[in-house]
Amino acid sequence: MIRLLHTADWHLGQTLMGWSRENEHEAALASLVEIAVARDVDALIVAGDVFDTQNPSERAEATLFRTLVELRHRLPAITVVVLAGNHDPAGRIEAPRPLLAELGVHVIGRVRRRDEALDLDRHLIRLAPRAGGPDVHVLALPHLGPASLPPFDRHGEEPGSPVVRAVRAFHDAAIASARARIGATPLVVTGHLTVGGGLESEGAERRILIGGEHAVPSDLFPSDLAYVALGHLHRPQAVGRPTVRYAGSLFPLSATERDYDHGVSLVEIDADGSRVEHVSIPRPVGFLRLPARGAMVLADVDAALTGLDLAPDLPLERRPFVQFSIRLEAPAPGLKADLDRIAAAHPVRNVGHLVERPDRAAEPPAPVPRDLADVAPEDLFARAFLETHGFEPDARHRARFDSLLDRLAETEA
Ligand SMILES: [Mn+2]
Repeated sequence: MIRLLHTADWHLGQTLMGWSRENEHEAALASLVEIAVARDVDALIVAGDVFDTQNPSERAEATLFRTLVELRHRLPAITVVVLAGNHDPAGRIEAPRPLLAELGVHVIGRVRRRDEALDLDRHLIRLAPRAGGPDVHVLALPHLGPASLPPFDRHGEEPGSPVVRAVRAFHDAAIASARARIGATPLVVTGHLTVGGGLESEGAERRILIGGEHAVPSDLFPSDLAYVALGHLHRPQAVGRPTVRYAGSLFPLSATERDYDHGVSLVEIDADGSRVEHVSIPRPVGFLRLPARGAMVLADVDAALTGLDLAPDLPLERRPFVQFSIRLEAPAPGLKADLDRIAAAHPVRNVGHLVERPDRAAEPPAPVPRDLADVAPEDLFARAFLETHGFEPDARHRARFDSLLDRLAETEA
């Protein structure tokens, strides 16, 4: 039997509206190490986005290395697999490979090939069970950039997305070559990509416009895999079946993640199959919405913050994050500055605000355009302006935007 811990999307070095997350990272990773020790795991998989940026700070790198050494001291037999995600500096995280190999840590930054095929000496990692049973192997596939995929024709005649077809062909070949080496013994695949619903639906294959990313269907992963350890989506969730999982991030990296039950996935694999358990990680600091439901007027914010009853001398790194939800009756161009000023007088960290306008609440939301080609820049501007400020742009704002568009057209000409 093998017990492995699956985590992902640490985003070391991340800041939120300028606030450091370093203390939270250190606390959450200390919790992760305690879970690994308490459950006596054989392996840890970090499924990408270890770092938040291509140029991580010294402290972010130090946190990674300290965590890996701590794990090795506490669990001398542990094997660790670290993948590069789309946020990671793929080349740089591979640089200390020989050093990390001495600690039983395998770092996979880029797709490596040998004689045209995937280099399994790099990408296929063996986990030996302590007490009987078959070996378990981990096929580690980092985030796939365009250069990692087989060539594809973006404007081809075949139905469906050419990118999804290329991603599928890559996985089919990688899994087939792993199977050729290890036969029918348990195989875990880890990767960093967007996997959609269980069926090859229109929705699952829909091209996501922003950033050119693509959702691939979960049937990309054959059902004989012991487990699929995914990274990229920050909400812990199974996709298609219980053993295809996103472990999720360690704590909320943005206000949209505030209600997720963050943690790690604990997986037991033996001859009878795999069992998965979500283990929660305690929140290092609070992440509040004020008010918890609905919205409040600006005049009530100061009293609501006082009502939180926080210790006034709370050190900065332990102050809770607060996202405000403000009801606006009229345009309030100074809203952000007002909230910054009010929040600064309390032991909290302001991470922005939502606006609610009662007269708009009844209106159905405008349909989201399917394609950028279907929407005029002026309309996109008006939509973004309304979302940001809570009121429609007036003639002055529109004129300013038009002049910017004109200048852009001149630069392009
Ligand atoms: Mn990612």
